[in-house]
Amino acid sequence: MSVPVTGRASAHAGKSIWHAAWLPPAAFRELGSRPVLVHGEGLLVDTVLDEVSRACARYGGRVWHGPPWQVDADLVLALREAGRVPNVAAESARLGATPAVNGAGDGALGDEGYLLARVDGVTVVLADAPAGLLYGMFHVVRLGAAAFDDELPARRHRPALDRRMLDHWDNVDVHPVSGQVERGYAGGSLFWRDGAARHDHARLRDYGRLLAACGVNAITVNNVNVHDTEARLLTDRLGDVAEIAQVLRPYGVRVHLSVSFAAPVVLGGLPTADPLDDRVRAWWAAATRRVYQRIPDFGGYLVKADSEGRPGPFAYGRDHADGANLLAEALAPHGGVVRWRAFVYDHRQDWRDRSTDRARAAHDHFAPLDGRFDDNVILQVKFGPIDFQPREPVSPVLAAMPATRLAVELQATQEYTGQQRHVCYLGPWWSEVLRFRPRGEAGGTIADVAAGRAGAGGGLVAVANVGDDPFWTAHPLAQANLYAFGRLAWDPLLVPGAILDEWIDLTWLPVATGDPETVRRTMHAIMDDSWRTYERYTAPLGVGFMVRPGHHYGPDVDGYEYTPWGTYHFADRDGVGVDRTRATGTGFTGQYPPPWSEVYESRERCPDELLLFFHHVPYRHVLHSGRTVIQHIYDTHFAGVEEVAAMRERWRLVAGAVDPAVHDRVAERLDEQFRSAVEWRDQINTYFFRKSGVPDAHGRRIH
Ligand code: GCW
Repeated sequence: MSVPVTGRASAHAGKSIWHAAWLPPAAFRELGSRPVLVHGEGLLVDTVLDEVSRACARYGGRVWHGPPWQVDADLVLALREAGRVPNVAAESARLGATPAVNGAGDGALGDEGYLLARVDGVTVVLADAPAGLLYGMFHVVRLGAAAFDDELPARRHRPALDRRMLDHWDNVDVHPVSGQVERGYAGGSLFWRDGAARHDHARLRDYGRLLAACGVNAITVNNVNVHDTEARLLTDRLGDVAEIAQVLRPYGVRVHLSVSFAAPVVLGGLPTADPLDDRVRAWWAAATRRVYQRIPDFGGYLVKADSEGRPGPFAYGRDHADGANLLAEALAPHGGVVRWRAFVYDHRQDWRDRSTDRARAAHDHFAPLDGRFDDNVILQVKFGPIDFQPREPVSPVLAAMPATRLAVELQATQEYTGQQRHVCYLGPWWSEVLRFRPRGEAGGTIADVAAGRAGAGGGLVAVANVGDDPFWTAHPLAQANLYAFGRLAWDPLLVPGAILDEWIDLTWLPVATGDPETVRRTMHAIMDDSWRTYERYTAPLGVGFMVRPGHHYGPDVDGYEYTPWGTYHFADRDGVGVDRTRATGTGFTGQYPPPWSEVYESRERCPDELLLFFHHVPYRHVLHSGRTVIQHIYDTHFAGVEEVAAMRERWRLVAGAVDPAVHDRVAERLDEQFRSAVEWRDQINTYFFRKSGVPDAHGRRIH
């Protein structure tokens, strides 16, 4: 028999019912069955206390937050500034653990860091600030029994990136084209419904817990495409934003707002939004002041300007630095940042014009502006030069702007990676991006760029993948992407398989019945390589797109080939791929520093998986793998489908061990993934067979 995953239902009719994701009560069993001492004060300490108290009420433990202190605590969670713990054992554990931290560099734990140790039979979490205590408590939850077994040498834990953020592309109104959530695949929005705030505090609070437990500390509550109603979140609808901020604050999550560059015109009635106009500057200053009166810890603004039809500084003959600095000036007195997106390109390109290359656009626009942005501007750059594809090179902008604070933007919502109908664990892909060294082995990584000098970088951002679906992400296995995002933002060096293990331990094993190890093995077998599987049955060798225009689901090889969007593959009877070389193509390879400018320029040295991104090659071109391009296309597409068939079989094996509702949902999605993968395989293989006339070396069926 399987046990249902414990979720919570709101008492109010019409509000959501949801599953517990990675925090089912049973994940707190170890912590909740012990005597626990919490020492310190503050809003987030209250959150810790609340979490521990609820766990203890359920599992028989007990919590002390005041006298009597002389208890045999098994776990001590203490703020260092709260001073001595008036308990002999706890105090000796605290003192025993502290020197290890003091010896480590400056010894400081920072705003979010903590020290964790188990000394003389007492597990100790020390922090310098309440958020650190909260993160430390979730670390104890992650460790489970291991937090209380053997001695744990004292270790300091601090996030590598200070800014770990999710951007929600949620609309307040249901947009006629993009719906309630643009590129949302998990139902409605957690914040908004049909033009109004949802006020679903219980669920929002649970969302805050999930975020804190994986390390996310900031969100944007509305879509970067800011439509009329959403623009007013900045002014007369600000109360709704303040309410969200209030619910999420106890979990250390700071709220940001996407704003329209045209706000002074559309909301303020001014004749212009020119960034150099004094009336415009005064308008932003006043609007921003009002925001901080309502939300003192407000994070800042996110702006998509002069991109895909959004208003921006170009209309006034100004550039992106003028635009960003306008908002930065308004935010600076309050400690806020403006996050300015670098996703700027010509979406009205003539497909006949071979000189325009969308991949070049962000670098062309922004690299010359390096050094011109104010200190509180963060330039938010999509990780690749095109658009969240399952395979792209890393954006050259990330290597070109040393004097600018840069944030790296990922997409957890699976717009181009199966739309949460396909299993596609993105941890390995993100990890590869974060570990990439744009200046070669001697230089730093993309994670270093996001961290910035002295922690001043823009951090890591992902477009959120959650909604009001009972499983949060519609595909229950897509939760792992959200979890992995948070963990990688905390520590980009974490290994994706190990992150998956944590997620499995927290989410599945506490409620699995029968043989938990089979559940673990099955999850790994299905998810570990699922991103590469997805890559195998979709667009080949980094060429990208080939998705259905508009909704972007399923194959349509030529769907974007003769459109203005700049995403072409240029397949003809002789070959396929985009020539982006300096020698004969668009020159995009020249935007990279060495060694990549040379590696990508060369057909011979270019990595196989990016070959068609950088080169137009004949079908019989031989890859490093030893196979021809055309045979690679056939082989990977047949293999990808077989892998999905195997995933489906594996999932059947855990039928009795996991919640039946979750099992059904995943099974139904795997059926669709299989159907879709077959469609991809057949369309891609048939297309290239017809173009090239080259038969499959193994004589398999191509239509
Ligand atoms: O990938 C594209 C999406 C758009 C999105 C845009 C962006 C919010 O198809 O829906 O708009 O990127 O990142 O701004």
